[in-house]
Amino acid sequence: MRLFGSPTSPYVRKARVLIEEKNLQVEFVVEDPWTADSPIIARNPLSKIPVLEIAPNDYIFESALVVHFLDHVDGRSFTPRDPVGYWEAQRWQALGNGIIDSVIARVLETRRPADKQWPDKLAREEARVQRAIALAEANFKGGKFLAGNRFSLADLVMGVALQYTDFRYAHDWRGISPKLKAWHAGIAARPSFVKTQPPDWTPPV
Ligand SMILES: N[C@@H](CCC(=O)N[C@@H](CS)C(=O)NCC(=O)O)C(=O)O
Repeated sequence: MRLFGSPTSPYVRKARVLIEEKNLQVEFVVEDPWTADSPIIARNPLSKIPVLEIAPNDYIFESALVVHFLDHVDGRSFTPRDPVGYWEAQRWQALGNGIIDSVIARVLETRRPADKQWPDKLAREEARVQRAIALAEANFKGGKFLAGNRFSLADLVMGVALQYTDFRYAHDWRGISPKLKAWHAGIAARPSFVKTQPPDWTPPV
């Protein structure tokens, strides 16, 4: 298999962390989806990454689907099997994916020409992220894992989401989130996370 994407995209990173956790044989190919003639377009008409080649010239895209595929590809799923854990993990993933979407929307707004930026848009995305982190802190009982008693896709997606927040919307969420802070330090120290960090970037602790 081959995974197409960029080394900084959080959507791609979810797949990369899972590949590392499972030690899957997947080649990572760096391709830029933003150019008009991007090679990604031939693989995904939406021209977004990640794209996973699952057989020669057979591609799937949309990070939740890519993660779902990789989670089930080898019979060693990181989705809790018990109903409570299953739904807990789904809900954490929804929250984490929403944080990623808002941090991305915010950073794209900051990249527009200064006179075209819309302060209300920035404030709205920042408020979403802050409320989502507050909900996570309120709902988390504390401990090493968000759902169940082992590493799951809940930890993976929320871990990537909060580290992407550190990367693109750095603010002191740790100061008001002691349980998340302690949990995230353990997740971010996993080799799968360390290996897939954005290049030339030192995460806060
Ligand atoms: N919902 C999609 C979003 C993927 C996405 O927006 N990826 C960004 C990179 S971080 C991208 O490819 N952007 C290119 C564009 O929007 O043209 C997913 O989860 O895969």
